[in-house]
Amino acid sequence: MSKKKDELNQRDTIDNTEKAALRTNQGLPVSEDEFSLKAGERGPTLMEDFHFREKMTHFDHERIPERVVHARGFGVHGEFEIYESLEKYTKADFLTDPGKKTPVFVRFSTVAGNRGSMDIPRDVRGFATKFYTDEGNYDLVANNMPVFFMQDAIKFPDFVHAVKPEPHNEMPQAASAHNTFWDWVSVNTESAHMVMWLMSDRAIPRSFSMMEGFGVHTFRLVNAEGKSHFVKFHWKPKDGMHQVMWDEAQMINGKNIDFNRQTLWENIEKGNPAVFELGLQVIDEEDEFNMDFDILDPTKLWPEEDVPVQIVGKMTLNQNVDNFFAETEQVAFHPGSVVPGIDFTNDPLLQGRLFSYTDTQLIRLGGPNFHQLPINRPVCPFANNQRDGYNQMYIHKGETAHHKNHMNDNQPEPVSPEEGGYEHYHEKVEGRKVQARSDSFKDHFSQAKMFLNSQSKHEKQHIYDAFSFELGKCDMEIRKLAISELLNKIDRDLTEYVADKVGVEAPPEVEESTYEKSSPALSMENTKFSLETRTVGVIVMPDVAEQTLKETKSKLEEKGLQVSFISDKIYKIGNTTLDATFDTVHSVLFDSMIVISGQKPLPAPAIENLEITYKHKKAIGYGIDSASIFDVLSFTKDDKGVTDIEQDLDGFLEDVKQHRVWSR
Ligand code: HDD
Repeated sequence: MSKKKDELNQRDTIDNTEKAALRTNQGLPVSEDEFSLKAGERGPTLMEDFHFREKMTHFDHERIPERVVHARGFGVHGEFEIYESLEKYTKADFLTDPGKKTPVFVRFSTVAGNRGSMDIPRDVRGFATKFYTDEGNYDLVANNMPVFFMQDAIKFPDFVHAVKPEPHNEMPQAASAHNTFWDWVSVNTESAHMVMWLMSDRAIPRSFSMMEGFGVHTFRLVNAEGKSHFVKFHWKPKDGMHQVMWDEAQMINGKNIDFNRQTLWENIEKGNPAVFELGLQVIDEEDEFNMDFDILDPTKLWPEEDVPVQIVGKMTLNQNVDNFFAETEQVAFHPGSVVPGIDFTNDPLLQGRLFSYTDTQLIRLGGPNFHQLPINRPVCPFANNQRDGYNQMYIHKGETAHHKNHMNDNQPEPVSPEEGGYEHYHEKVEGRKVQARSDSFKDHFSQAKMFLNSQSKHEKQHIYDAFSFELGKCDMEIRKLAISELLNKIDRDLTEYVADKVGVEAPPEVEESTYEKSSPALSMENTKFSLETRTVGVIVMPDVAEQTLKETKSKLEEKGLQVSFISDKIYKIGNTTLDATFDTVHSVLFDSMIVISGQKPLPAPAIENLEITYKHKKAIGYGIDSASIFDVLSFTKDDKGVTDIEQDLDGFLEDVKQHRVWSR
């Protein structure tokens, strides 16, 4: 258990599993909680019923505003440790002591949807980490994409208004496939690179543990000598990066709106932590101008082949919350929460974020003391002269709340940088006050093209299809706008494909970017593959022998697969009770399917599940006596990714591990 979780357990939990009298908020034991106090059994309720009033008032005030973006999220606790001291780059204590385990809390999120929206829309995923370090909280408020929609924070409210449901009718929910979004990105073309990411498979991750995280901005690391390096932060998932198919995502959202959060929750409950390695791309200050773009521009990434990612530490997310509201909903992140040794750059997007996050918590969490909420409180000692405010949770003792003071020996007092006091990096800055942007930010299309250049064949096709889907949902005028102002500036082939799909003439002029570079690291195909946490739905017919079931299960579990037996109803085979029915689950919720059919003909839902598994290019296995299933299926046992598990279990497992049988 992490130090933070320990502290929460000791100081802040009420164990409602213990036997206890029901009491009012004032501590009074309650004798009746079903009937309000009335004048006569059929008479009116009396004002005097304080228990009724208190219970109802509290209920009436239970909701707080959801986050203006990233409203739907899911939080987990864990720990972070560094492999080797990074003292050559930074003096941050948690990055220089390899033995140290720093507690963390991570909140994964989607961006556009409301709190009750589905888990797999096409969207960016938030990946915010709070490190509870001994020098205070450090928040790495990241996304699963390394660039952003705009270069200057002043455009953020406009962008969010455009991507959120439209203001006149609040539609569509959790989707960018609508007029206002495509209008905005078409006329604000600095978004081009990020739009490519959003249209790619990165926007529909299979699981929170199968996606990367990126700090996006260029930050600074500053060492004890005061030397600064530019840095980009990365999270690399141990399970590799994997997606779901777009039509699969739409089905999953219908079958299980909580798919991503449930997968994470259940894996953690089963003892399968989500593990990410921390990676750094580091550039010397002297090399600031050596790229063909401005490193302060948050719409640009540093190709990993040019600036390799150094893997420096590991985060293990291994504990679920005890209470969603108290922890996940009330956690408050802020990119401005830094520790000595980590500093900002003049990226104009980052600079604006430094204002927005505290500001939003003031309305969301109801006042200036949100940092005192248990989940937000640092684990290190803290004292200052800030006082009062709504929901002050501490009783500050002593006569003084001012600095400097004589009365209290000047306590609490600032400490020098040598003693751990934060010192802003002494960057030399000079300039005129202007509302302008450097010319070095003007190239909007090269890296959008690089992203496309870097994709495998099927990834590229998914991008083409995603544009066709999204623009197909827009009015004709917006389709034309996006095709001429955005797509045509990136890639002609993409432009022609999408134009044809959505019934628009491709613009006569070929204006595509001629940028030829590609970066293999941008393709998810060049990623790790692992069997851990993978799932298999095993379709079972009633005449299957129990021994067959048991053997199949143990063989698969031995390899790390999570097995569910599915049939048309729940029944027992010997002592084995099946897990689910076709009414409650579907192949889209599994990574692979197996049929152990026996002699009975396959029922219609089983056929449908197998056909869809095939369509989604997932591994299909068949077991004892199942060869006859192919009489009723549109594919054969000789098709790619269809395996007799009695003969070639390893072949089946390899297909599951590869995530999809792309050659099918
Ligand atoms: Fe933001 C939330 C990530 C740009 C303003 N942002 C929020 C969260 C994440 C990010 C992960 C959810 C935190 C949580 O789980 O509580 N945001 C990013 C990244 C950005 C970015 C990676 C670009 C690099 N954000 C950005 C800009 C602004 C904001 C430019 C405004 C100037 N973001 C907010 C916010 C939110 C937020 C309105 C909503 C809830 C919250 O802060 O606590 O302040």
